[in-house]
Amino acid sequence: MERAMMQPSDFLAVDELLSPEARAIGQTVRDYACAELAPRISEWYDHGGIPAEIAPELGKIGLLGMHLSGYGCAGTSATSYGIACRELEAVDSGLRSLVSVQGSLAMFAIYRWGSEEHRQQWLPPMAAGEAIGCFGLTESDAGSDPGAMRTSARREGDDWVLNGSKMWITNGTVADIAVVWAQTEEGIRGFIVPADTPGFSAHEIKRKLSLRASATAELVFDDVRLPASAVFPDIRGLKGPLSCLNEARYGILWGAVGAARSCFAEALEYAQTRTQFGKPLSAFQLTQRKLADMSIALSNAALTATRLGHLKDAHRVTPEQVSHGKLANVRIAIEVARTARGILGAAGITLEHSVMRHMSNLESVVTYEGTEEMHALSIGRALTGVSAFR
Ligand code: TGC
Ligand code: FAD
Repeated sequence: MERAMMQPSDFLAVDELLSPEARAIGQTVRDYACAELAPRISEWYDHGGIPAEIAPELGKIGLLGMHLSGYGCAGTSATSYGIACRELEAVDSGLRSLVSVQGSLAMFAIYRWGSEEHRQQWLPPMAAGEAIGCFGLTESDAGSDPGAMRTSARREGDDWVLNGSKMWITNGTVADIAVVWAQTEEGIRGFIVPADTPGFSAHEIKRKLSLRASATAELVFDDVRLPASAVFPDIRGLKGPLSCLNEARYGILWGAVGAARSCFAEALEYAQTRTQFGKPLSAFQLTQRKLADMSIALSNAALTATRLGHLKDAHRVTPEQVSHGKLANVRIAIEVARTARGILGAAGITLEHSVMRHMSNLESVVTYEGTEEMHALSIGRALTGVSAFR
């Protein structure tokens, strides 16, 4: 290949491994994100939130629950869904979070574990972005160890009565429904809670220094009375929520490639235009070493995501392989973002550039959907057969 034809952000031409469908979807989402989202993101980030009105826009281009089939969902491959996550997170992790929580957590939970009535009622408006969902698993005292949750649901006649609270819930304040996991006499069960149910409230978590273009909330359930039909019929135990996390973690491992790519591209451009000591920064050997390391890391992350996409499309991906991808790619993205921030010098700390915004977002991304330690322990268990979580 001629040097001039090389794509700096895809040095190994990894995208050539994608199907024409995945590439076309990637281009569509990229065009939309660059035209409609990128120009507004720093204002949303500065302000601390994201307008709920963008959900119908995302629905219109088929991004919500896009890897699910039927019920108004686009039914794309898992790889195409991953590419869409990559292009959204290239703008901001908060945008990918909105789409992840809607499609991979709330909608997937209903799709996989809900009754046919749940699916008919909720999936079409959620796919269109007319109804927003959130997913309540974490509590203030039960994060990495969700089995320690205290939120409970007890039967009263045919009804269920829900009490407790959930913490750090993405989309919580803008959601029309919450998928909530609670302790019952039969183990952990999942419930659909419409946000207008008496006793339910959502409280915005303010003063965040990360993932600012995203609504994060505490959900409170104070004697929330739900009909018998609100419960997911056939799933009991942690397997229910953990199966949904696999879906969202998969989207994140692609999203991290997008955040890393944006940081790398911005650093490369800045290094070529900023002059010090009479030369562009890119002409210094120390800068070239940083650019080479970032490029190698980015290609590794892209290869990991593409391989896991193909495994998922073949229904062969395991939760431990998803853990591998989430840990490896978010770690790479953080390192790339930090190096990029350094190359931009003082300019890198402002919202005029994206690097520090990505860097600080990635501190949430490495924590949510299982911390680095949880994924390392999951890989360790698969390698050794020994569980070291407790
Ligand atoms: P353990 O005994 O290992 O498992 C209990 C049951 O669950 C099954 N299971 C899974 N099933 C599907 N997928 C997985 N990944 C699974 N992992 C486990 C397991 O087979 C078992 O089933 P069964 O039938 O035998 O009962 O459970 P444990 O209590 O030891 O916990 C394991 C551990 C630590 C890995 C798990 O608790 C964990 O993943 N912790 C991290 C919690 C987490 O990731 N929370 C995320 C909350 S949601 C979120 O952060 C959204 S952010 C979204 C955004 O804005 O983008
Ligand atoms: P803890 O579990 O208290 O962990 C603190 C530290 O201790 C971590 O470094 C952890 O790795 C380490 N640690 C814990 N146990 C071990 C161990 N056994 N061995 C070694 N180290 C260990 N949750 C939802 O349910 N829905 C959402 O929509 C959602 N959105 C979120 C959005 C944002 C912006 C953030 C920041 C979080 C969100 N979360 C959500 C919560 C997220 O999933 C939790 O923060 C995460 O699971 C970690 O839990 P924790 O914060 O309580 O940390």
